[in-house]
Amino acid sequence: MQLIVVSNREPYIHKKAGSTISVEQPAGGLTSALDNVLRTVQGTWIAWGSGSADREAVDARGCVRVPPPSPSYTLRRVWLGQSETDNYYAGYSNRVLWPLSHVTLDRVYYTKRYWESYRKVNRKFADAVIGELHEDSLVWIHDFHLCLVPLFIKETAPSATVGHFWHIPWPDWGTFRILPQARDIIEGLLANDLLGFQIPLFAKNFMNCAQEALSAVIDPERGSVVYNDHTTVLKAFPISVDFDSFQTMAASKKEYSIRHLKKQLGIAGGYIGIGVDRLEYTKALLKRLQAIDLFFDKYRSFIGRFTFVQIAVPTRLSEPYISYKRSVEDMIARINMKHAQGSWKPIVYITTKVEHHDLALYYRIADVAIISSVYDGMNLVAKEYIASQVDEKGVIILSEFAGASEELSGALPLNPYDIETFAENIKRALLMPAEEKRSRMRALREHVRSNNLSKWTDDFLQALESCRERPRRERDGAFLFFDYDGTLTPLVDDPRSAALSKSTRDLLAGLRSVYPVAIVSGRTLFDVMNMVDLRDILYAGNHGAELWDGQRVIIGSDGPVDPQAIRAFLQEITPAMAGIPGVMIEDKGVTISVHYRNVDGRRRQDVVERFRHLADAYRNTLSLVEGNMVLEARPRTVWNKGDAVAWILRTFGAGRLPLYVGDDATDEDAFRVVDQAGGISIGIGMKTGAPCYLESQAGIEDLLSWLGQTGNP
Ligand code: GDG
Repeated sequence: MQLIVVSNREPYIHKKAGSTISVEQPAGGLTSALDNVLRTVQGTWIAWGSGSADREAVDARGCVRVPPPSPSYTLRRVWLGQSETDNYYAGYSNRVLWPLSHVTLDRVYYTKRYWESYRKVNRKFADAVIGELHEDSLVWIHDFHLCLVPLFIKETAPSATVGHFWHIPWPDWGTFRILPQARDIIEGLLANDLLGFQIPLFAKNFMNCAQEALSAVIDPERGSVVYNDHTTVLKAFPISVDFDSFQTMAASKKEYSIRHLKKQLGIAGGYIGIGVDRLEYTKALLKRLQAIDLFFDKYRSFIGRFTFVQIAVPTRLSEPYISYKRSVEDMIARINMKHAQGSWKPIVYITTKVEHHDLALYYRIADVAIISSVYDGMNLVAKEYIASQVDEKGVIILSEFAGASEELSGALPLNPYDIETFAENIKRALLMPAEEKRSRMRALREHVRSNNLSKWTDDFLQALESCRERPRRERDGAFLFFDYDGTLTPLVDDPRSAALSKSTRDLLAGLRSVYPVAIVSGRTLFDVMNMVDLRDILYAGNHGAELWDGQRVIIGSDGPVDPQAIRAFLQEITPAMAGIPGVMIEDKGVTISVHYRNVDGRRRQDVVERFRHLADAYRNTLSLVEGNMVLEARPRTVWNKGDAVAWILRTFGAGRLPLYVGDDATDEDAFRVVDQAGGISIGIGMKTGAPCYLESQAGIEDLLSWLGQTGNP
């Protein structure tokens, strides 16, 4: 196996100071974890070359062997110009996708040039991947900067195995749809074979977005999405930290290092609190500071007895981060001025990067760690704190909106918007009995120890490997769908006489043992089941509003169905059509149909106009569907044929290839769903929108017998 890791940030940065070039490893658990994996399997890492001496260190292809001094894998650098850094990175990634995913919508700032640059840079990354691909490659892409890379790779190399891990939250469709390129981004990600999220909620949100944005066929039980004949597996892989490394770093500290650090921080005694964050508005530093201020206002006895150490390293150096940094600093200065006593001040603020082995010591000495994110994919600081708590005396206050809160049930939960309870929680954490602190921390440590970073990488890579093992076209065979009138039977003047011929019924009966079969009709469910009269097949009636799943009747609807509106409509349409000979009004319970096949040709337009006029008055509750010589009013919330087909596929046919045969405008919705699922739509007559067609209904029996003979259409 050849592993190709793709990320925006690189694992090694070459920097120049005077005439000397040095190599740095950026801080962060993730880069070092993936670095360890690549050192073992010896693959390639593709990333943006952002260091001042990066170009000098590489060969003509942009590659350098790392890590120094004994290299074991290749780092291939992608070069970005200033305008790309501004528009793709600082723009579309950090000012659009980041705030959108964290539901801080007032911070979303979008312009067209951001998107153009994002596409261009994603193309560059994809080209670099394609240049490295081998037969046995596994491609592992990271995060929101590279959503289009999977699609661009697959366009050139459809058989590549590509996985993507999304480190930040994925919001619901109501939020995501504000993105002008919502569909492009989702489509890009659906080219992956595996798409990993931090927690199941984010995977579920993505699945809903795929369904809403692209009518992709989703299978919540199996956790997969089928779009354009391609299956993407969605799964939660909660990221973690290198437990042993933090534990060892923390435990190795001697008493004198602890004393030295406290002295350096100006902490003479009492309790210590810690916050470690990139200087980032989603981490809610201002809310945290407000709560600390309130805590000191309310509990004066802690003045001089509780010091909060905030490490906040700026990582993004443009707006809105510049203003945010200023607000944080102003607030800290105000709180320190308000509560300081003698040489003691309540908040120690550190803005320079703290090395990892020192960070472990900060974590170890802290009685409480505060994580107050308004939204966070996971939050590694929470797990690093736990791994470093070798004395088991600390308490963690953790936002309910950080992914980590799903797993870390021993933490004190926090709603960062509730400042008063936040302040109470600080008191509760500090005054918690030692025994309770110990038992909570012990359980938390056990959890992080057994769910550590290497488990995360192993789980993801194993899942990706099994995507490769899956056959490319994951099809268990076909799933056949037929409309009834005009498809299985010829169109006739009186729908009651459209009986199914014995030969067609026999052919359908034969197909049942080869494929799952569903009949999807505009007739009522009861009516179409009677007409077809075959067991062991599925039925959808009323254009998808009623379904028979083999055992029970289901009303297909996306919301409550108001029976009053359709009754009122019937009351009005009956007299409206009274003077027109040949009109037949059919009360189908959930819906009302008006058939006008038998109306004199010159009066048909009149029928349609009267119907449309009345339907317009009901437009808030009812929708109008125009079929072949039939008009139908139906509650807006009930399913159409496409919705019914999508539901049947999801419930009974995930992985199957849908084939749909229909003749009517109302079949168009089903054609669309089938096309999205990579299936085959066949229209009867050339006027339908289906890409394949039978010249006339007379050909249906030939098609049925051909389907019976072939194993896979
Ligand atoms: C994204 C998601 C998800 C911070 N200051 C220093 C320092 N750090 C390190 C911490 C920790 C990391 O930065 C921060 O990790 P987080 O998880 O809190 O957050 P993001 O950077 O926003 O990361 C997040 C993560 O991806 C992984 O999937 O958990 O939800 O937003 O490792 O230790 N490290 C050092 N010195 C510092 O001063 N050495």
